[in-house]
Amino acid sequence: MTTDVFKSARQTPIPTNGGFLAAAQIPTVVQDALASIPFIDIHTHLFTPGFGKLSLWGIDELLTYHYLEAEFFRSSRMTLEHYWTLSKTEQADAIWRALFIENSPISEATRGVIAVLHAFGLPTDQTALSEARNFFRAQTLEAHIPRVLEMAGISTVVMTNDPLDPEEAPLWLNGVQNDKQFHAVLRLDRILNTWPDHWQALAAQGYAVDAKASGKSVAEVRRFLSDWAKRMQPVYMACSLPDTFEFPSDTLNCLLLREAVLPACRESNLPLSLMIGVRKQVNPRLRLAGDAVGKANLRSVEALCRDFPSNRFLVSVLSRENQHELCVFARKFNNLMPFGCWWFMNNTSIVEEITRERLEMLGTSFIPQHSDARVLEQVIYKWANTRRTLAPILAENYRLLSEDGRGVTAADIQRDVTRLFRSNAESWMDLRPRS
Ligand code: RAT
Ligand code: ZN
Repeated sequence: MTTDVFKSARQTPIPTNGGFLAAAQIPTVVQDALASIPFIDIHTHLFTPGFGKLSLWGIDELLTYHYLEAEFFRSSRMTLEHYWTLSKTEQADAIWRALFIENSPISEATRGVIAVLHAFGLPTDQTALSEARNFFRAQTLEAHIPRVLEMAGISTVVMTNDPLDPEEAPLWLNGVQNDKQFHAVLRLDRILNTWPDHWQALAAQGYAVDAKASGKSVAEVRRFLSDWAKRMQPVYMACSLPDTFEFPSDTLNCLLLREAVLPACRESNLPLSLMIGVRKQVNPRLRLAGDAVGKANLRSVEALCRDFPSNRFLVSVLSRENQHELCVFARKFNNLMPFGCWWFMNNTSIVEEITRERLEMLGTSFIPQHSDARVLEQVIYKWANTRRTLAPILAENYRLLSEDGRGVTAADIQRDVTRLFRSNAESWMDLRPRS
């Protein structure tokens, strides 16, 4: 038996007379709206089954999530070098022992694993691992995916798709099967951030580019993007950027951004997602877990939004210090959509702070959260956390509104929650099922 994390049927009857809610009714009505409206998850690293081993799921993947790997080395004497020689199962065993047996799993990421086990009705105590393994072994991915999305209360998943990933690109080139709940995103990191290491991959696909992006290169990158946009039918293009990102500047990534990416987005009517503030590989020995954060100069966002009014920018920033500034720029430019509480920001205390700030400064004109899930079942706990954290914050805003003299109805709350978690995404992206 599974725990009903997401409740598709409303639990509490909402007043039908269109009447204003009493202060005491507001929290329940907010909770009902959050529980009954299926959300759109606008940024994940999940894949459909057609992507084979790129699609991660199950207990061993949950335990070896890079957020947990980073925490593991704070509680274990194992060397990084030794850890990387272990099999996935051995790594998961070691993490389970260090973070779930020898310590209480009270961090956000460890609690997430517990919440997933609990949601499936599995034991969560120190002996839980083998039963969890048996349970996940018995699932088929095709049936498991819709069940997990239902439990998480999400209707739509946006993937991250890299046309230069040597494992992923051939799947697209050979024609990967669509899934009506999943949408593609054309990810640009290798092109914009590490061109010298990747231009040859474009050349290998038949585009006339060179190491310095000279001559026809920029036009060829644009042709590459437009070909891949036709192939993937992405809902946006995306790039994560370092804290040192400067626009405009005399760099290769600005040249490619200005003359290839932005025109390609305009041509295909796609927004561009910029995730700004990552400091890649401050500890390369940690591999995927080795990235950190830095405060960025958001004047780059200002310049992009101002100088390219026909482009639309979805922006998430990794540094807590940049969050307020992002809200201010969103007030200045309606081609800017702040989204999500990304990665190191996705902790209850910080989500609370950012969301309050955004509601106060932007009303409902932003996208509060994305899951960034890498392992399928993570959507269960990540979206449950979002609902739990946001419920009192939204309720408080309605209580204040009502106290200030404007009555609030259940229909108002339904409309607003729908806008935050669905319509803002739907109006920025074409999320109709692909054939
Ligand atoms: O949150 C994460 O899992 C990070 O490792 C990154 O993948 C980040 O979200 C990104 O999309 O670059
Ligand atoms: Zn991500």
